[in-house]
Amino acid sequence: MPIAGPAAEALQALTPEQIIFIKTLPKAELHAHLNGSIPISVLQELAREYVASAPLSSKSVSNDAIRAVIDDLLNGVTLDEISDFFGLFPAIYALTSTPSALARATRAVLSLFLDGEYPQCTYLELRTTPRETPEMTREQYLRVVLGELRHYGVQRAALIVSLDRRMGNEVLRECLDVAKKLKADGEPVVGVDLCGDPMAGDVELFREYFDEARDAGLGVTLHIAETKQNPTRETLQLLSFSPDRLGHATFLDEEAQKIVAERNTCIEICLSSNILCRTVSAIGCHHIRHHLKQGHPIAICTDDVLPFRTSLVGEYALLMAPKPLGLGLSEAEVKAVAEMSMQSRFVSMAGVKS
Ligand code: 6MZ
Repeated sequence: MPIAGPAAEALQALTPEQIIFIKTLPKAELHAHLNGSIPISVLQELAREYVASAPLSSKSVSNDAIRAVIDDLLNGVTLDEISDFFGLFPAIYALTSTPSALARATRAVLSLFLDGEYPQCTYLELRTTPRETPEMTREQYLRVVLGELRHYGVQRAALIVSLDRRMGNEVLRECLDVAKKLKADGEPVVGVDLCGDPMAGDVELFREYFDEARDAGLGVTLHIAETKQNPTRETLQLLSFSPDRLGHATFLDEEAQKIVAERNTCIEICLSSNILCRTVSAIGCHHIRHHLKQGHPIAICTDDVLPFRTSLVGEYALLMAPKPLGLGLSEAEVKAVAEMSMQSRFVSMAGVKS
């Protein structure tokens, strides 16, 4: 399906030469959620099979609810606020809850980013939340994803294990143990992430697990200050976990900004996601401008190409398109940004071995 929204408009404003420039630029996608990145055609196939399968009573999500979410995704979801976004996932999760469906979805996501004449990226760190379903344990879930990822080799694709803000101690312990075990077995597990509804949970609960992950040689990335409602106290707590990278970091106050600048922590920037979730009103006032001015490390990322109908090439087009559609950066500036993403890969960071 063609992309739509701000990234599509930016792409239309570029010359064919500029588009080729972006397509051939070596770049790393470091912030893509598996279940938010499934191509709509594949999700539609999975939905058709789901609707035609088992009687309704055994289904976690009704056929009508599945149809409604597929329609929304096809037409383009309109979000009044970021919390609306998380309502999409029960239906998507119902469609990826068996090993074979999850394998198909993962294969399609990897192919979307890494195959073709001009792959979207040179290297992908795909992230996903280990999920227990009637058909899979969390370890089996991750093994299914890794089974697909392995085909590309660690120089092209690696896995980040996401911890959802709604998880409790028991599930966190299980996720951490499995992530460490898989890494010790030589699987390309390179990091852990904190994600999920930005207003859920108490982040202090997560400290010991992120400490333990770091000790095990895993990179740490945290969704942080994604909404205006995230309190400063929480942002400072998360920064005290000493993360290697940060997701979004949209609402850092002066104190937090100072810490991030001093540590030179890479920020994963998801332009379309922020605009469509309405945490940033337009590209022209996105916090990326501050980081570009300071030469602060950033990585341009897609977040969830399924609901946001974007692509990594589209996100780079937002950098290059003339204002007000984009930021009007030169080729040299865009190249420098792409290089930063490559330098911020967990596989290449000191202390994190694949
Ligand atoms: C926070 C997000 C997110 O892990 O099941 N997720 N968490 N902020 C965002 N910004 C828009 N986008 C996605 O992929 C889906 C999960 O990723 C997280 C949510 O927890 C969502 O359930 P996986 O593969």
